Amino acid sequence: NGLTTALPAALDRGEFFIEYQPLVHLGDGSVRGAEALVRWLHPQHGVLGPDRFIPLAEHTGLIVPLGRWVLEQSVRQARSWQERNSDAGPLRVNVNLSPCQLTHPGLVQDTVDILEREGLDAQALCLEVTESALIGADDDLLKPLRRLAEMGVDIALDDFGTGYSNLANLRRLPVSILKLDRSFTQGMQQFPADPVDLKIVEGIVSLAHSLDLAVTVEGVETGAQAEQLRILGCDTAQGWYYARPGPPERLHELALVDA
Ligand code: G
Ligand code: G
Ligand code: MN
Ligand code: NA
Repeated sequence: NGLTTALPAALDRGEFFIEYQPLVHLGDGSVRGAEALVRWLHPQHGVLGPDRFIPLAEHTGLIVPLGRWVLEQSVRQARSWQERNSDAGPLRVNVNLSPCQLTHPGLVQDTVDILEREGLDAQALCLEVTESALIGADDDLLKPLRRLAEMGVDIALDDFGTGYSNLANLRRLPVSILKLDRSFTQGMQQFPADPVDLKIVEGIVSLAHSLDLAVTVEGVETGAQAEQLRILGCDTAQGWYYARPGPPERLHELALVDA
């Protein structure tokens, strides 16, 4: 595969870049931070989304240096948002982790080093791990996440609700945020929403809050969805209704409008 062989040089040549999609507080509509989403500006194929190359990077092991680069850029960006935006409250950044990064022994030390070098508080960083990556996770896998959580880094369970995990298992995971999968938000498209979808989301939110977990919803495309999800008690939202993923400067503008 041509993309696979081009990947390592692409990292050296600086062909990757990051877009940021805002995370919005459902209670007051303020921008609280953003999720970092990596893209590849390929010299022949143009902009490629993560679905096109993350699986290849995972397969070849390039995900470890690529993931470290994404983390470093995102942490630097969050630091720069904070410097320029001190009145609006600290903007936070969410970074996705692949399962192979979780098992890589350097994860905790790399994260500590990057936060320290860039001068960002651990509290301003959230690492997103998919529910499926943690299904059946043993203590060896959870240990680095526990250490990061103890340092103050938030761990979010991404794509929650798609992985058929044992809900009782949640107690054992060092997770502080559930990111409800986009498929639940799709059930809120009409107003009033599908009553069964409402019950499911209501149940998840109540379980999450009883375990002291915050709930973030993905894929919010309309004001009606946002309103339903706010009424259901979801805490934070992300989606095209607020903003598509975009350049980092735009987040700063969006946050300032609310400040
Ligand atoms: O940007 P887009 O909506 O196409 O993102 C698709 C998926 O790619 C996201 O759900 C996210 O989990 C994944 N992704 C985006 N950026 C990164 C990254 O830096 N590392 C990893 N491992 N996955 C990412
Ligand atoms: O990590 P994760 O897979 O959750 O990344 C979010 C993905 O969802 C990105 O690929 C992003 O482009 C996509 N996305 C973000 N907001 C919306 C939305 O409102 N609707 C839809 N359909 N997709 C979205
Ligand atoms: Mn994510
Ligand atoms: Na997701």
